[in-house]
Parts: sequence; C-alpha cells; structure tokens
Amino acid sequence: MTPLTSNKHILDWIGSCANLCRPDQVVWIDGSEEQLEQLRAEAVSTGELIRLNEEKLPGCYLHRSDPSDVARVEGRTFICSRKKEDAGPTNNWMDPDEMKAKLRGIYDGCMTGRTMYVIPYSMGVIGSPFAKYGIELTDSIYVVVSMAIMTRMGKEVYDAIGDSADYIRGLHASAELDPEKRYIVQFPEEDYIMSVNSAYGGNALLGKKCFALRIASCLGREEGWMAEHMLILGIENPQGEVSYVCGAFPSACGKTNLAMLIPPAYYREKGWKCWTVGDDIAWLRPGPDGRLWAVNPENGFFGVAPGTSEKSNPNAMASTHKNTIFTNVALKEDGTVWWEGMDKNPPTNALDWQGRPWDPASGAPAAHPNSRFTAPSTNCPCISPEFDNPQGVPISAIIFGGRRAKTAPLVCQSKNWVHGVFTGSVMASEKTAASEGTVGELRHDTMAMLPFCGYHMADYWQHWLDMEKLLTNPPKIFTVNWFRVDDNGHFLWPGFGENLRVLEWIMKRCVGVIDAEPCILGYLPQPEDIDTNGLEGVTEDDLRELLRVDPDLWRQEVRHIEEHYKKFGDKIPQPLLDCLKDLEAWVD
Ligand code: GTP
Ligand code: SPV
Ligand code: MN
Repeated sequence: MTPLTSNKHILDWIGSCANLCRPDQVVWIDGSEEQLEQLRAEAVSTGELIRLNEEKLPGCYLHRSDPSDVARVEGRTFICSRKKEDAGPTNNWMDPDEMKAKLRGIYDGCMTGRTMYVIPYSMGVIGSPFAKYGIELTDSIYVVVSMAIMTRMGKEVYDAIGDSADYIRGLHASAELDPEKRYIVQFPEEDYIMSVNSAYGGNALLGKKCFALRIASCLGREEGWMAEHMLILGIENPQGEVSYVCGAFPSACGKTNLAMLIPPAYYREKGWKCWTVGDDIAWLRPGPDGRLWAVNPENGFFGVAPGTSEKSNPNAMASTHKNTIFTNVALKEDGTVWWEGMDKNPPTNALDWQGRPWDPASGAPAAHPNSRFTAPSTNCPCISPEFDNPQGVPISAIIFGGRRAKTAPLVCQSKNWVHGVFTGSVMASEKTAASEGTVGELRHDTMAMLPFCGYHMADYWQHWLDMEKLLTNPPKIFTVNWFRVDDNGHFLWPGFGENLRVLEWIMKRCVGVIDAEPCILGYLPQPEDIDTNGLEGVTEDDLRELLRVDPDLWRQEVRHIEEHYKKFGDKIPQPLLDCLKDLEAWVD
C-alpha cells in the first residue's frame, strides 16, 4: 500500500518497526469511514468484534478481551528515562537500552501472519497551537477502531506534522497477549512508547494514558503547561454565565459521572445547566489573561460500564446508544448489552463477558467490573459548545477528590495555591470491598496521577508550584469527598447530580460572595450554606457530620502522610513540608 506521507522520519521509523515485527502487510489508516467500515467487517468475520442489534444500538459492537487482559497493569508499566532518579520512587524504571534489548526479543517477528496498521492521530484539535500528534503502529483492529473514537484520527494529521520529527511514536503489538511478557513502556526523552502483549484500554490506546499523561506530563514540565488526570465541567448559572472546573479523582472515583452531571430538578427549574468538556484528561496552560485554560485532548469517552444507568448517568447512557464499542460487558439475547447496575432486570439467557452462558443465578458478575464503553464525544447530549475550541476554557476551580469513608470532609477550600498543591500531593483514596486488599487501606495517589506521572513525583510537585508564577489569576483549589459514610456504612451524601450543590458553593467562593469557616485544612462551608432545597434525607445534622474534621482521624492521617512523604526524601519542595508542619503542630 502506498504510504500516506513522504515524511522521512516517519517512513524510516515505520520501516524499522516493520523489519522487527515482520507483518505480512502494512496498512495506512486514512480515517475514512469506508476504510473503518471495512476493518469492522473484517473484525466481525474473525470474531474480534460482535455486531450488536442494529435497530437498538446502531453502529455498536461488543469486544471481549482476553480474560487475562482486562485492566491497566501498573506493575508492568515503566518510565525508561536515562537516569533512574528522573523516574522517581513511584515509577518502575529500567535502563532504556536494556529495556529496548529485552523488548526487541518480544517484538521480533510478532506480526508475522498479521497486518501492521499505521494510525495517525491528534491529541487536541488538529492544527491548533496546543495539539500534539502521534503515530501508533498496531496489529489490532480493535485498537484502530477505538482510536478512531478516542482521538482525532486521519490523514490530515500528516499535513499537520509536515516534514518535522515532532510527533510521538508508539509501537503497539498484541503479540501473544502473554501476561508474563506484557510491557507498557514510556521513553520520555525520546517521545517514544512501546506497548506489547496487551490489547486493553490504557495499555493499548496509546494516545490516552501513555501519551496524553505520561509523555505529556514531561512535555508540559519542559514547556510550562500541565497534563492532568482531570475531568473538565462547565457550570452555567441562571444568568447564563458559564464557569469551568477541573477535577482530579483517581481511576473509578467519579470523573465521568461528575463530567456528565445533570442538575437536580430544583436547580434545573432555576435555569442551571452543565456542560461536559472532558471526562478523563485535561491539558492546562496559562492564557494571555493570566488564567489557567484547559483543553480535553481526547475525542471520546472510555467509561466504566458497571454502575452506569439511566438513573446515575443518563448522559453517559445516551452517549452509548450508537457508534459505540463495548468491552467485556454481557450480551443479551436480543443483541443488546447489559452490566451490573444498569437496571434492576438482570437478563436471562445472556452471555457473560467471557461469552459463557449467564443468568442471575450464576453467582458471578455478568460484566467484568472494569468493563467499558468507548463512545464518541459528539454522542453526549451535554457536550460543551466549547469542546472543539482550540483555546480551551478558562478554569475557575480545581477539585481534588477521593474515596474516604470518614476522614475527609464533603468539601474544603485550600488556603492558597501552595496549600492546594500540598492537599493534592497528599491525596489518598481507600480501597473498596470490591477490590483486592484490606478494606479501608489507603493508597496515596497524588493528584490522581500516581500511575500516570512520567517523571519524579517530587519534581512534579515543584512544577505545580512553579505554575503559579505563570498565572496572575490562578484557579482556587478545593478538595471534595462524595464517599463519606455513617456508622452503618451508608453514604451520607447522595452524590451524582446532587454534587452540584457543592459545586455551587465552590463557585460562590471563587467569586468571593460567601463566607466560610477557617480550619486547619482551609475553609469549610457553614452547613446552611450548602443549598439543600428539594433534597430529601439530608438534614443539617448530616451536613454538620459531613463537614466535620475529626482531630483523632487527622492525627492518624498525618502519620500516613509522613510515611508517604518519606519516599521522596530531600526532593520534597520546602513549601509543602511547611504545610505538613502546620498540620503536625495542629494534631500534636
Ligand atoms: P476512570 O475512567 O477509571 O478514570 O474512572 P472515573 O473517575 O471516570 O469514575 P466513574 O465516573 O466511572 O465512577 C466510578 C464509580 O464511582 C462508579 O461506580 C460510580 O457509580 C461511582 N460514583 C461516581 N460518582 C459518585 C458519587 O457522587 N457518589 C457515589 N457514592 N458514587 C459515585
Ligand atoms: C483509568 O484507569 O484511569 C482509565 C481507564 O481511565 S484506562 O484508559 O484503561 O487507563
Ligand atoms: Mn482515568
């Protein structure tokens, strides 16, 4: 097939990858619907994709991954900078040459009998000053058709790259899907990603976590911007003014849900609206006005299926009604899909995520707990009119959140930017009963970036501190916790759409029209300042409890933070140590 570019850097690189992987043929993806349709048909013929009910779910497909290949694999994900020190204590590291030698053995001849697809894609609006380009080579049609949803993909990307060598290279091979030979490797100094033996989400769709977070976090540090694991939400008040917030929550802690929030009836009637700009990744840079501006570099949603329902997230449901790829969900008799929490009617005569007969008595979940939908952002009923704006949107507030049964209050404003960076750096989330490990066990997940920061975490904190100098009007920083429970383990806060009540307080703090109660963590709302009109079942006492900062719990928390900080030794920026000292003085 004739190449779609004459760029020598690209041709040379593809040539060397083809020599190594030895595919039967190389196919250049041009982004056309004809070519994608042909590939979908081919994948249906081999069973890689299953076409769903054309009437109820037009253009939708089901994909079942290998049962050993159902999530990101942090233990096999590496940052191969030249110096170990640059990857820091939270990343796996190996010498780049050593890693490449090891990988060469695994890639050697791995595409024989297969096709190598060349995917040109853009993170961000093609041609915009903030877009970054990538080329992914892959042996998987599932990856090609998923990248067509998740990124802006097509031959226009070659025009944007021109003759330059300024693009991110990504070599992906499903190979044998052998978990023992699975590696997800970033070479930040070479703008290079190598991923082998997985065909799942963040391991294989290289534009997402590998590029838009791990590599981009390094680019952002050099170039004065930030790549973050954040949703971007527009909140329109009854006066028609739209403010934007970014939120960093660890994986499976509520970004997609908050990004697609539907205001409660009481707010809708007053004229409040919410707009989705992004649900997983934000690229943030200082604008000429001294504010922080955000773009979502992605073009689709790779959302968690279980728990998504018409009740919890109707906008996500609507996003998946056409041209969507479902991964590892259950297949119903009528050619539609199902997952736990979709509704209260588990299907009979269904097939589970592995294609085995399933009914409610089976005793195992029908859909994998990390099953996902891959849906185009244009399907989302509340997609922001600014979604394609190459300038992005100006950010008023940054929100850090996690799952905390007790310790963290419903919402709290940090004292200032530096203190906000501190709260982000010590962010932690508790493991749930549904995951491995001890319930309540804490995992410190700085800014929700623990698995995604491409360099030393303490340098990343310093970069956050440095960003303030580029901003005359930085966003205010808040922490939220939707997951506080009472003594019976029930959530005290209803969450989901009702979270707008907390966001309204946050917006009021941003424009300075409401007072707050100073405390050691920053500023807390007065319980009566969270609007509970039209909200059943949350009393002022509940709110008082939700906002309570318990000194005994925080004494324990400080010990956890000290343990967490120990990993980073003398690299921790002094202003963050000063914040910790204040907290230590308060609990002691
Ligand atoms: P990734 O795609 O893995 O990055 O996850 P995410 O951060 O986008 O998480 P998502 O929105 O998919 O939510 C994950 C889980 O959290 C789902 O089971 C939701 O039902 C639950 N969840 C989300 N928001 C809330 C909330 O406000 N309250 C409660 N109690 N649960 C929530
Ligand atoms: C996450 O784990 O944060 C995800 C899913 O968004 S994946 O793309 O697989 O990383
Ligand atoms: Mn994510």
